[in-house]
Amino acid sequence: PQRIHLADYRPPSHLVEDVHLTFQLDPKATRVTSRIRFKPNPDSEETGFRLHGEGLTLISAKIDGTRVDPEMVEDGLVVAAPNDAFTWEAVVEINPEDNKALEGLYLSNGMYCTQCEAQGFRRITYYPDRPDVMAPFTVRIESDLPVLLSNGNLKERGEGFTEWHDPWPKPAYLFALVAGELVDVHDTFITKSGREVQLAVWVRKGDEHKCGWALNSLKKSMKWDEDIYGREYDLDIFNIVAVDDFNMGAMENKGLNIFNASAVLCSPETSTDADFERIEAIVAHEYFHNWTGNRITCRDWFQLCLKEGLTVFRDQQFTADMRSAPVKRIEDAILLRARQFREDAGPLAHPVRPESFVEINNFYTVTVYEKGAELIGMLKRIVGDETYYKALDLYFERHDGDAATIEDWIKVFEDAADRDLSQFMLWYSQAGTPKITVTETFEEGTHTLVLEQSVPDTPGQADKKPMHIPLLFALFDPDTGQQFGEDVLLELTEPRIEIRTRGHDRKPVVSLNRDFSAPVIIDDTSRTDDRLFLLANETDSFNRWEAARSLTRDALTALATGGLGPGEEYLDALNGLLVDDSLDPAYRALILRQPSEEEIAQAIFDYGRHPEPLSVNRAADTLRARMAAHFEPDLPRLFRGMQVHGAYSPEAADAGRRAFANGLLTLLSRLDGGTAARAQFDQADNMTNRLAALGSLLQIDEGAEALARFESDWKHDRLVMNKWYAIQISLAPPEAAVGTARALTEREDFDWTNPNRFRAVMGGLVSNPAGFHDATGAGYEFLADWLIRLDEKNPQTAARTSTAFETWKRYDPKRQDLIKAQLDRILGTEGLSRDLTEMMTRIRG
Ligand code: B3K
Ligand code: ZN
Repeated sequence: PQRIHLADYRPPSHLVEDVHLTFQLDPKATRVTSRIRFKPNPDSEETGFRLHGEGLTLISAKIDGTRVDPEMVEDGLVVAAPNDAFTWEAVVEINPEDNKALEGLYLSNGMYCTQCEAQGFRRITYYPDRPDVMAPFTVRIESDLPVLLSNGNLKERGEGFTEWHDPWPKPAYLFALVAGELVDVHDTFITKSGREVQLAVWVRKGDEHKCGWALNSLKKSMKWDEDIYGREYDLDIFNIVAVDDFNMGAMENKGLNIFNASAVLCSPETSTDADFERIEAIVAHEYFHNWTGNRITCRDWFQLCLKEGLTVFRDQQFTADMRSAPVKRIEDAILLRARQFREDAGPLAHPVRPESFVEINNFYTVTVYEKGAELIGMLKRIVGDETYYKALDLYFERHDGDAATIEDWIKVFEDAADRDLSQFMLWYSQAGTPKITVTETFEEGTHTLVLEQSVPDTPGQADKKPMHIPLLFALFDPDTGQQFGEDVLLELTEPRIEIRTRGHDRKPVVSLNRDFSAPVIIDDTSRTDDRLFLLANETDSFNRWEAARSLTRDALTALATGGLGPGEEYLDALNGLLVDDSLDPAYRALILRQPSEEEIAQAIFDYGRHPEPLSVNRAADTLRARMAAHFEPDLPRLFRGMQVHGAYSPEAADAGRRAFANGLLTLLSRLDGGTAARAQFDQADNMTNRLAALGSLLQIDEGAEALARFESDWKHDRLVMNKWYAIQISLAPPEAAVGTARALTEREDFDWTNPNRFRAVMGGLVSNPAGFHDATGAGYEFLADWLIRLDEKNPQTAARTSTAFETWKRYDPKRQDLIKAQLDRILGTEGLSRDLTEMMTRIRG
């Protein structure tokens, strides 16, 4: 397959003035008639006229009313065209029912829907399917189905058809169409300039009661974007549709967002607090794309982080404002380290702006999204809040209606801040997580802190340059526990810097990378007592959590490699935090939450050893038991004190109490044999507490009865059953995990072409590392079998799931051989998709 390079970018040969599409919907033979006005692009040297197309049956084609006979090429067609403006007309036929790749136009449970990003529009009709070609669209949909939706404003509705017009020029990837037997839950929003917008969430009948939260989240997002970024919505209608079969979370199509049902539908009985928070964030994310993505889009797919990094950053800010900023920062850091640092450390490492790809869908990654968002946060910190918003205003003013680049983006910061950010640009081009080595000396009252930065080699990139790293820093007085002065923002630009302070009686305690100001690894040799000191005295809530986290990580790593477990002093300090009622329960829940087994495995590997997944699993168990024993005097009282009374509310305060209570319940269950968990499972009026109780029971191998009850209560609800599938695999005893997963795939209701269901099983297994890495290789074989099977139908989801193998070089030679055999077996499969071929090739290395 062909590799595409950023360096090869050329402006399009033709621009589009407007697009008219007519859809005659039919499950097996939908007709798409297009009438497109093209004009030559004055900025292009390209001659010749080509259109993208994939899997289309061309019925007829005309240029300026005259029949033409295009030449079919690999990714579309080529045809002779006039030298000035002309009209292209085509009729094509497509088969939505057979489309299980869920790209282009497809049927999901009897409902038509589309997914065009990145390159799905070419499966709908012939078109220049690239984001730098933008045009207004007029769409007519003909069908007997009651609800027929597309982008923009509704122009006309008649017997068996609707007509839509989207006045805002957009790239084809933002096109959308939905048709089906849907009902809506609606509301209105008045924009800051007084325009009324009709908001609606469209769902299948029976799901109406699960729409309120998303609708409310949408209104909060619209208001927030006006208040914080001054961005107003720009159409009369904003529609959200819930779809059962969807490859990812949601899609920001102009005025017609399409959502995975799991990312929009929720109710207290069926959804957890985490679901509520996630839905609020995804609704916000897709809405925020209206300005960062749609009004200003990307010139080419290499610039994906231009819209994704910025929009993730904006949704993170939104969640921080709606909920707790310190808690959100910690949650984001946990995610980044668990998934992005892991990506950066393995064979799939790539820069935030990649330089080449085979299949663009393989680059919708945590690096582009989450690390991309961190880069925005660093820029904001470097230039300051005021200049940040000045730069953003400039961005919207200068680039509205453009297909822009990262260079354009950095330029608005350079102009607003009046400084050179060329070194900062390295964050977009150099892959790998920078590492900062810390050394301290203390002599005659002078403290010297030496920071040395390095960026590791990654596939295809070696010998990297030093980066521009903003590190928030403070020193503490070891005697009083007080911070010396204000925080200082250190901007590292050289490979090494020294910070010297004088006049200390004793060595001060260092607090570095406060608020996780840079996404780097601090290789910190600081002693346990410094961390215990920070645990007690730190004023930066992130670093206080960090002190606890690193102590826990060390305890687990030690336990898993035959060392001593957690010390009394550490357990006492932790206990002190847990009972400290001045601390937000959500924060205490995070202090209590253990690092994942994955994180411990990586830590062991970083110390130069192969992790043994079973030992890590046992270490986690042992630590829980030690904690339970140590906290025993306080546990029951704390647990009771955290109970929430009254009607369920998904807002942060109650959710935080439940998160903490449920963390405590896991420990309590080790002391009472599951009595409290059983009672909670029986009495819970919400999914958060019910699922947490089930989890606690499964962890002590007492979950069978609750699992059966859960199934009989919820077998009618696909989304709830996905939780049931996942939890019993992820919390199965390691030796039973693969067997459990296999048995579940044999069930009647295991519809593996539904990505949510597929992910429930495969994701469940992968999140049980000791089960997945079973020494026999059964987990590897099981996953490989399913990847091969799914790839035939849905390459995108198969390729995404294959990242489970990205850490294979971490494990012992025997496991490496077992995995390699599976990678080779997959690669040897005939007809393997471009998506999975690229992933397997990269992972294999
Ligand atoms: N932009 C979409 C992701 C599209 C993924 C295509 N493989 C959702 C989002 O980031 O908001
Ligand atoms: Zn996005």
